[in-house]
Amino acid sequence: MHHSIEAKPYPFEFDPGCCALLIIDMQRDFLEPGGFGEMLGNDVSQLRRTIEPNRELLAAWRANQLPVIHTREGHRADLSDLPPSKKMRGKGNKTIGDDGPMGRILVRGEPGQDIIPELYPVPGEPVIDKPGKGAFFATDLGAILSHMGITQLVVTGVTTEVCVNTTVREANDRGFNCLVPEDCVGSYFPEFQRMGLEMIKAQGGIFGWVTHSSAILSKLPLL
Ligand code: TIU
Repeated sequence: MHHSIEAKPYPFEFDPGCCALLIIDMQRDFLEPGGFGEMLGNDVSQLRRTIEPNRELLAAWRANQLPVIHTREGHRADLSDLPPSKKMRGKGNKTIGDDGPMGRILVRGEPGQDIIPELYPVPGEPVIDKPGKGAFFATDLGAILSHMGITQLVVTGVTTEVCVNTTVREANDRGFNCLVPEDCVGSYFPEFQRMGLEMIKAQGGIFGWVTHSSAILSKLPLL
């Protein structure tokens, strides 16, 4: 059964039987001091307003037994999947793989690379470790979604213009319909937050739809 969710540029036809919640990179490395986000010169407090709306949406999603997938940006401990170009970027005195207060920066298995406790995955929720910004690049996300019969994605997380936008674009090219709740995505830069969302919904929904989590929550629990 379809449920029409109020969205821009026009209502999103939510089909709970084939829609997954995809939570992008809600990691300590992006949301807490001492991690990758701060290493790049950002004020991590900018992103923390996304935690509570994500927590509420995740709770409602789980209560309705709908599928959830989490992603984490990060690299192998030996950094063999780290492009030299990405290691060099930023020109700061710290780089990916260096020691920080939450362990080695953006390295899999380190405390900083893990998901924040407020949104921690539960058993049965796939966690996709990705080396890039897009969640489809060099991961098994596409195969997992195909096996699950998923054709729609509600995409949340950080940051709006980087990993969320890249993933929505990748998903759009692969035939997925993507809905982005604006209060559940965040940027270190207010103007990028606004334009990142504009870019998704412009031109008749060139990459997808934008809504508010309240519009999704109004359809849950499912009738
Ligand atoms: N720097 C920045 O805004 N974002 C990232 O590097 N990764 C994600 O967005 N996850």
